[in-house]
Amino acid sequence: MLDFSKNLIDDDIWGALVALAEAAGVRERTSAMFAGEHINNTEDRAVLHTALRLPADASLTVDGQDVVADVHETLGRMRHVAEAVRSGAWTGATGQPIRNVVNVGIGGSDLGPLMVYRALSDYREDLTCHFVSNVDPTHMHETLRFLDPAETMFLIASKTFTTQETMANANSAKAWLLAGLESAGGLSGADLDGAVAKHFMALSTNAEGVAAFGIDPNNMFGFWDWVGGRYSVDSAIGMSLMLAIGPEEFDQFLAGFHEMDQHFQTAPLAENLPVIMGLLGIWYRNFLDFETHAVLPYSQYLERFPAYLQQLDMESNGKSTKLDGSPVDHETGPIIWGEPGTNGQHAFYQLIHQGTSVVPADLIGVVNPANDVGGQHDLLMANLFAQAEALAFGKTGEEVEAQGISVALVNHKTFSGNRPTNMILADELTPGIVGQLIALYEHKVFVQGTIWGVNSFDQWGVELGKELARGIVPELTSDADPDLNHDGSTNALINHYRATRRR
Ligand code: G6Q
Repeated sequence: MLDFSKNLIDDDIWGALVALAEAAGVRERTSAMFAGEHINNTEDRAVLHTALRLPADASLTVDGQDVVADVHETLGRMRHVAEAVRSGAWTGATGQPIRNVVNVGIGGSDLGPLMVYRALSDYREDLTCHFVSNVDPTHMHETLRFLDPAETMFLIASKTFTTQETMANANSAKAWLLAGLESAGGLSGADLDGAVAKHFMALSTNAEGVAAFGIDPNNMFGFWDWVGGRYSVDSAIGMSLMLAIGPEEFDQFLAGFHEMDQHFQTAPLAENLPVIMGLLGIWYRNFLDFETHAVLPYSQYLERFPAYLQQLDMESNGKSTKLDGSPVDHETGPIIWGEPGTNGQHAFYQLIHQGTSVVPADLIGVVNPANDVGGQHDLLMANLFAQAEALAFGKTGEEVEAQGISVALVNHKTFSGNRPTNMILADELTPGIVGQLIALYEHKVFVQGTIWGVNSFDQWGVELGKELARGIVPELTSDADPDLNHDGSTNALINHYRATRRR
């Protein structure tokens, strides 16, 4: 349920915004996306994450590929392996069942599975999943410190299987596994050589890279170039989730996405949840000049949802170039930020209530909690409703004075109100609802990208830093002092690092 009654719009503005969606061709571009047209023009690709959640009896052939058959063939293989691991039939190299799963991936190959794993942790059973993304070796070290190699499975999640951070972490995971199985597990020779096949899976589109790493092709679960990284949690990249919650619940997760996909395709624009949220965001960003947008879940299970949306939204619509290559002449994606609500109340809500910036926010609540200790859920929900009320209606100086507050403090205790929020209430945090929620935001981002005229499915802005880092690596690792040709600031930083590090 989306309540958008606390927004700064009236009927005229709303009518004009809906007309804008029509004029910008939201409907036409939606049809083009679902049909598999190459709307990702800078990479000449279809954009078909929606095909990942089509039911098995649907049909869609794109660029000569029977997409639905391929998706369900992979899902079937994933299901088979997930059941074997979950039941204990799949054992590691020393014969022990798998108890810990470590997803090694970054960006779209990390944020989605991690966020959903947290969101659905009430659904998980014996397996524990861990997520290592950062190339900082501390991340892997702290994750593996208390794990037993004999009962640990690594999922190397990388669409390209070339990502520097993920490959570095995958290699250190392999070294840790083999060293541990050799020393504590007593394995050697062929048993040790065969261990990678029992403890590693790959979630990737790059079969050659996976084989070169030494992962058994039978343990590789593929997807396709028409699935963008940040849109891939419902592909094989979700394997950790399937292992944690089981194939049936994973099916429900996909069904939730599909339900929202259908709503998005068929509901009239003015009653279409992703369209409504997209248009409100356009109103605030382009017409009222609000620069940021907060996502504030009142659910601890959704603690990583803001971080997930940061990537989904900012990597998709943080662009200054239009589809045709010309520069935009209007603002595009807002800065997305947020934290679980009640924690935020005791931290940054001061600025949201009384700061000089207006921060439109999505407040997300769950009506029926998975667990309710001591009636605390009503307390949580009271805070949720109170914040939205306070932000919208504020408190006037007269109201403050009427409470007998000294004149000197009246302005300090006055709240302007008119600070807009959306309220999203989910009946329960089930796999299906989480799927719906993700698809809601995927399509919101799509609507906005369409109106702004940008390609929401490329991410050229992440390339320059990667390219420069590749050049700097040898300048840090070389024994001899390198000949540095950066700007003066960067040269000085590299020299400082080389001179002060202790090795
Ligand atoms: C997402 C981006 C990016 C990507 C990572 C990991 O849309 O493309 O976040 O997911 O760079 O890439 P790999 O999965 O190829 O390792």
